[in-house]
Amino acid sequence: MGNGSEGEGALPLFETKEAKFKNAYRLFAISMFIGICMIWVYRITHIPLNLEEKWVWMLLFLSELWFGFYWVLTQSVRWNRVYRSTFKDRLSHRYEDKLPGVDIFVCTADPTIEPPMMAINTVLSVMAYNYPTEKLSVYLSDDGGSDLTFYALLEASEFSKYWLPFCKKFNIEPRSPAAYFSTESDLFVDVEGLSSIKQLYEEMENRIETAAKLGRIPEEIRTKHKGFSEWNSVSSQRDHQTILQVLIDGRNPNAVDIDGGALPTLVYLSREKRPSHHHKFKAGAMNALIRVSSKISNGKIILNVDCDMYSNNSESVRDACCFFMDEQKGHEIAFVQFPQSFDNLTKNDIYASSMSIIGEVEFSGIDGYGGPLYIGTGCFHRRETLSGGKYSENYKFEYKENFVNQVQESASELEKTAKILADCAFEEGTQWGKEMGLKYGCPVEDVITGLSIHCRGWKSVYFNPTRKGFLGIAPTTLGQTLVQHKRWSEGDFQIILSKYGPLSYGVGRIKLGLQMAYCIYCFWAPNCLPTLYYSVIPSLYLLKGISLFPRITSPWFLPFAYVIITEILSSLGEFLCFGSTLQCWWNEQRIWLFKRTTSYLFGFIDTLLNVFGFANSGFDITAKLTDEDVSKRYEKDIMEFGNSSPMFIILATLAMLNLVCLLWGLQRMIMNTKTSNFESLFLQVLLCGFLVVINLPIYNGLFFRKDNGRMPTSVTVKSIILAVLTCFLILY
Ligand SMILES: *[C@@H]1O[C@H](CO)[C@@H](O)[C@H](O)[C@H]1NC(C)=O
Ligand SMILES: CC(=O)N[C@H]1CO[C@H](CO)[C@@H](O)[C@@H]1O
Repeated sequence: MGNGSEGEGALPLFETKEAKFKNAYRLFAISMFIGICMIWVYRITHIPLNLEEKWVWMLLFLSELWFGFYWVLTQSVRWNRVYRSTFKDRLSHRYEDKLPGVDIFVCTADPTIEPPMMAINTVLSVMAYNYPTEKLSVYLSDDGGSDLTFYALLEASEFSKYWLPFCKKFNIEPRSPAAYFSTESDLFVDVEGLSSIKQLYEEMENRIETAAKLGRIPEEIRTKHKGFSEWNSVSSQRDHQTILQVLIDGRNPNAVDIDGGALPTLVYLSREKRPSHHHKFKAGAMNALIRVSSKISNGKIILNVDCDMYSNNSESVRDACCFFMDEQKGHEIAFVQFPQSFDNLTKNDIYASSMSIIGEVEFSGIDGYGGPLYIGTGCFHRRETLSGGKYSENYKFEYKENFVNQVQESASELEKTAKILADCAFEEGTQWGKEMGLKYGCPVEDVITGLSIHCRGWKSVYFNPTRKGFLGIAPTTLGQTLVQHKRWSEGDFQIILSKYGPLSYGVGRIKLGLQMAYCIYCFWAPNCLPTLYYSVIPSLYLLKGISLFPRITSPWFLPFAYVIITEILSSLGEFLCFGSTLQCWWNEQRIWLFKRTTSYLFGFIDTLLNVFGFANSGFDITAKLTDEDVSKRYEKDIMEFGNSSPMFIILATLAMLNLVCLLWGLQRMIMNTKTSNFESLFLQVLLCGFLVVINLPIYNGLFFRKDNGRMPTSVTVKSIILAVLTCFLILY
């Protein structure tokens, strides 16, 4: 192995470090497991005689079995954490003139949900990577088939002639113009030419926003580029031919910026859509991109980003190359996943959008078992793996020139030949969507594609530098957060039931640790049942005055206390270790609960409905841009309810139920004056009390708030009726 001229002794291009305190953690985990087993033993040895209570007890036992099992799964991502770092100086020293071509896919689906300004900022940020320009090609896939997006990209291609040299000259970061201009102004007072480039940007923004408001592209602009004529035959977003336009042809010596420097290739693609053909969502778009780009630039490495996720670090491509080009281990690596980070998080992260524990702890743990999941954005792939290649020991990175089209086929000829590859009919009778490209038929096409790559013998790498590589937009309302998690949990659960299940297909193909890690996410959805049970039944039995847990003076109380306290401390510890605050942790606990009782429930139900061939409950992706009022509340960390949703009814009912149970239950306990009562109901009071405290923002939204983000009155009424009715039913 290794590149001959460098010799065997060449230093590696990346380094892998194990997490500290690994053994201490393992000891702790074992003690926790003993505690969990003791709880199970208690349940089996203390089954009540009364038939009704026996049922309640056994279901409680099942819930605890599940929680314990799930906890064991989560140990897989904590057992063996590793952290990666790269040596970019070694890379450029050895390979500067042999760096592979990189094709960057930016996907957008709808110009109203994802405004074109956002998309082109992402495009500009990736065009400006610190990487040999002639080896970069950027593709914007527009599933909205919108001439506005095309127009915005055309504007961006002009603006890039000023922006790229500006970025490189002053070495500015981040390279998304919007993000750069919005950073502290005193950062760049010294940068000369700043005001003129800012003005250019604002003028461009103005023109694009004007066209957006107008709802059509003005005639004088339409005549400027032949591409607009394509829209003459577009009848709707769901019914049009393939539109492929090479806006900047990187091979053309005339494609230069204002300083005469080369420009990356820039391509607009809107694949064919016909009502008669299913479009297969983002996977379909990605597969069309893989094929079309293979004709145009055929970069060895493919970077895939969502249009709201701009590059925050112009070195990321080089980081990724350090992994792929490492002489010792590079040949095993199929993809390099960067974390999903966000730039509009608030101080207390009220919707737990940062998902910091997944990003900082869990994925580095999965990395230890050979593979973080492919999460659909911020991910560098090897082209041949993505298009179906199998891993082999002898695989070597080829440093050959990557442009297939050295023969000077003109851009318009190229458009004509490559365009066919994005037509609906092209995939018929091929392996695309099955053995080749991203897989179809699953809402989380990315995760299942990553899994099948792992099953083919490849590894992946998680690269999480302190300065994040990509920054996206986090959901800014509770509704958006819950719907997003519903979709994820549903998709991940479908993987378990599909033929690629990590527990079936994965067996023998990937490591046990990796199987377990996949299961953590695949089993998100079924968590809803035990969580719902645990947040309803013990409280109702508190109201009835019947104990379901050991009394505080019993030795069986100890395992419960140990498990509860250490679980709280360890999760809090993880949070504080990664620079978060107590408040963020508390908010995360709340969202943890909300997700389990709503998102996962609907995800679970919809998956089952799907299996039995029924239509699903139909929650849709909503716009990430929200009105000013909503933004203001978001920035102040005030929870947003606003409209009525079945999810909110569940949340409000659970909150009301626990409040009634706690108050009424305590009152009945005091009336009863049996001192032993409190001792035996202590854990139920604690649980119910916890549920009440964590739901405080819900009561606030139900009863106290006056703004438009409060709970709608209909939800308030329904939840009170449901909660009180349940309590009466259980008592009488
Ligand atoms: C994004 O990049 C800037 C520098 O360009 C850096 O200061 C900032 O910390 C980065 N953001 C994140 C979240 O890493
Ligand atoms: C697109 C979007 O919602 N951006 C918001 C992100 O958050 C900051 C403040 O935290 C807002 O100013 C942005 O409008």
